[in-house]
Amino acid sequence: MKVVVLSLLLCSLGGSVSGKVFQTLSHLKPQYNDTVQTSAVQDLLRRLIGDRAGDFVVTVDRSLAGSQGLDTYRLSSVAGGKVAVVGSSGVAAATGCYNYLKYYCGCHISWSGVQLRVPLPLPVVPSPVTVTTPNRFRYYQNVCTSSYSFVWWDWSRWEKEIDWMALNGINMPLSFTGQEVIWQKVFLSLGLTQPEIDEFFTGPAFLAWGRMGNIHTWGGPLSSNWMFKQYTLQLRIVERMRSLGMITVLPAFAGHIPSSLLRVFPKANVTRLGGWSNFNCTYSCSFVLHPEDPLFQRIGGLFLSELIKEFGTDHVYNADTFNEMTPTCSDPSYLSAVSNAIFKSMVNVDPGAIWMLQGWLFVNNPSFWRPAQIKALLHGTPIGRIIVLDLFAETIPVYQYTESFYGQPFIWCMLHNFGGNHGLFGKVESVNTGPFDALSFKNSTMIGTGLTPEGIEQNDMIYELMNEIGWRSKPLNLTKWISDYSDRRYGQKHPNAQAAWQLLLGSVYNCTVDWKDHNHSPLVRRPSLNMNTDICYNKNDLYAAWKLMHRAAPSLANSSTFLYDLVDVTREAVQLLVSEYYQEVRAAYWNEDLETLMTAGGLMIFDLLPELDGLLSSQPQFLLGRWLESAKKMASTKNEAILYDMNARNQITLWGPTGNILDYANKQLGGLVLDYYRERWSLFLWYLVESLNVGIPFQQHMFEKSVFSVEKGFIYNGKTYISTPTGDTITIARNIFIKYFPKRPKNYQNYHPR
Ligand SMILES: *[C@@H]1O[C@H](CO)[C@@H](O)[C@H](O)[C@H]1NC(C)=O
Ligand SMILES: *[C@@H]1O[C@H](CO)[C@@H](O)[C@H](O)[C@H]1NC(C)=O
Ligand SMILES: *[C@@H]1O[C@H](CO)[C@@H](O)[C@H](O)[C@H]1NC(C)=O
Ligand SMILES: *[C@@H]1O[C@H](CO)[C@@H](O)[C@H](O)[C@H]1NC(C)=O
Ligand SMILES: *[C@@H]1O[C@H](CO)[C@@H](O)[C@H](O)[C@H]1NC(C)=O
Ligand SMILES: *[C@@H]1O[C@H](CO)[C@@H](O)[C@H](O)[C@H]1NC(C)=O
Ligand SMILES: CC(=O)N[C@H]1CO[C@H](CO)[C@@H](O)[C@@H]1O
Repeated sequence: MKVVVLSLLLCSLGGSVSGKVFQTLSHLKPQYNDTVQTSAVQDLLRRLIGDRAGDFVVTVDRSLAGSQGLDTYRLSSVAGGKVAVVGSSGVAAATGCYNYLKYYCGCHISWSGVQLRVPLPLPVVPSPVTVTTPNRFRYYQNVCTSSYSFVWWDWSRWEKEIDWMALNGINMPLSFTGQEVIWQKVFLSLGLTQPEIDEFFTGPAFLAWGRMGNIHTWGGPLSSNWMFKQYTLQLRIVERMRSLGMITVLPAFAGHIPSSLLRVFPKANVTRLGGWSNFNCTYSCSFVLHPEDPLFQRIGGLFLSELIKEFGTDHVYNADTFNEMTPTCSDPSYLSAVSNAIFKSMVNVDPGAIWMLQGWLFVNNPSFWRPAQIKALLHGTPIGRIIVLDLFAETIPVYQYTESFYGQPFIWCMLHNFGGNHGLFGKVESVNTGPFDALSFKNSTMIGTGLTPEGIEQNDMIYELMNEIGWRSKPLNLTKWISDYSDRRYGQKHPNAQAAWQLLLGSVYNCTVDWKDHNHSPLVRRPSLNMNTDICYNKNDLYAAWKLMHRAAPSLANSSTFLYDLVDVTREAVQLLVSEYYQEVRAAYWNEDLETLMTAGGLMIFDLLPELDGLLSSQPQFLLGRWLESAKKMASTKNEAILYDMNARNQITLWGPTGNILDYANKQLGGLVLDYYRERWSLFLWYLVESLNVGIPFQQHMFEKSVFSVEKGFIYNGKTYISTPTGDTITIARNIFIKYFPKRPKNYQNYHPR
């Protein structure tokens, strides 16, 4: 049998074939045998393509991974018109299946939809193909994803996500679900009362920050119903992940404790942190137990033993003691001791423990974390026993100024998304070349690639690209790749769609400016007279892509992923239009031109924003009601339902009781645009008009006082929002296009003030 080894292409790189191999990590491997993994992949294929799964002969054979343990898959055509997929793990086999489905069958799988018309018979693989990853690990998740995206998920949504992970080659996912059950057990065993524990936990939508010690109490308490549901979910999650050959990453004790623990242990050596992100001490100012206090080992040990007893382990534990928190002392010997104590609390329970550390602290607070401090923290733990996530490597690659994390292994991660915002965005060039630069960096200790978005279910393309890069040995030809992407996503070669994607690739997805990742569009921000309208691309490219999508609409109307993209691109165009109208309103205000102010402002609030709301409401992924409905479904009592509704609404708007991190997790959803963003804009315009009428300058602080009641009013409005789409996307999108392209209507016949 002739085998074409694609990974031989690596020779063109001239360097070593893979990242450094750490013997200390050799025990991180699938814990289930090949038979179990094989049937897990077969089950996955059946969920995906039903009976056609029978046309695939799937086998897991770990010996395929070779001496360096690099995941590998092999595709070939076999008797009976079938295709054989052999993988070194369940994940490798699933990746092989998806690769075949993509590049031989023209299929596509994404958060926003699938295109799975599998040709009959299956296309032939002319000669066997073998693909090996250049790195041992493909990591997935940010500690915030559990709150911004997964918080209300049931098992069927989790199952889909784990399938997506396997198909995309992810073999090291964070597995944080259900940990509060364990914390509760530990705190009770240490002598805390149930009311003290209830007072400590945040609500479901804020657990990520409770776990990191940023906040406590807000949005809580957690009911026993919540605890039980999350616990049973986690049992299924880790079981499924492991059956596919994934290595789960579990939480460990990082030092954050409830204040009530000081009642039981008044002599505990703790530091009280300051308020986090505009929270005062009612909900913030956590206590951190000094890692050198013996109590640290006791709590860390109790937690990890309980956790392993319930959920098993794959030996990797995440702990971030100083995430967005400054240590009390910058002395390197102190930092080394802290690091060593944290590590010790893990090895005491699991001798094979590997500590996973998010490298965010180095990016977030570079003035504290200088080379000596970083090195001290990293060297407090033996080399090869920490895995550092270079969390935001597409923008600020930390490995470059830390001599590759001073010899500790690291994973190159694309963060991409903050707060689960909508907004077309990406850094394709950095994603396409960054991991290879990191691999060939002097004395590179890179061992993997990863995805660390705070929120998911947006910008499918950039995630598919990053996932593919994890299995490539050199950068892709992006021009070619994006055309193929368009073909697969819509299930046909469509010149206008391809051209639209080329434009998107070169504009919204080719941002190079740092720190522009967050959606700052005036549309989703509390209005003022000095809002930033900067964007990182040429808006005419986006408008041109909009036009091409509009032209493609009649012939792609039967593709659900196209409808999603039509909404998304139109949404982005409307977001730009809002900036244009805002600038007009502002200029008119300065010129005391009441008529222009009212015309531009009126169009925005009486036509453009309602149109956007209608457009979003026509697709399931853009419904506020769906988010709220999924929250309600987790509740078992009326009071719980009310609390979850508040959690769900507060997170995406005020984020805290008083707008502490206002609009950080903004979303563009049908229902939210009309009842939150539009109401706010409406009040702002009213203030401006009043100011011109009365001749008293606009005062931002007066506006903010009254807009806060609008914002709070939305959270407690008690309205039920539709959770199934309504209206015809194509028609609504066409109306918006005709009225607003290229920039604004020639006349105002569609303008009906209410
Ligand atoms: C694989 O593991 C399963 C479940 O743990 C067990 O039932 C089966 O006998 C094992 N198969 C082989 C070939 O070891
Ligand atoms: C608390 O821990 C710090 C840092 O390890 C140490 O300097 C201090 O002496 C400790 N205090 C007590 C009371 O043990
Ligand atoms: C990339 O692909 C495009 C489209 O197939 C092709 O025209 C172009 O020459 C390729 N570029 C390189 C550098 O190979
Ligand atoms: C992205 O922009 C850079 C210049 O800023 C350019 O060199 C590169 O070709 C662009 N990439 C794509 C995919 O358009
Ligand atoms: C959509 O319509 C095109 C022809 O316009 C056809 O080729 C394609 O199979 C259809 N797709 C689906 C999913 O029905
Ligand atoms: C903190 O803020 C809350 C509002 O979120 C307020 O009710 C409380 O009085 C404040 N507490 C302190 C200690 O300032
Ligand atoms: C610590 C270490 O491995 N250092 C090596 C880094 O790479 C240079 C060559 O580029 C070697 O000479 C060093 O030994």
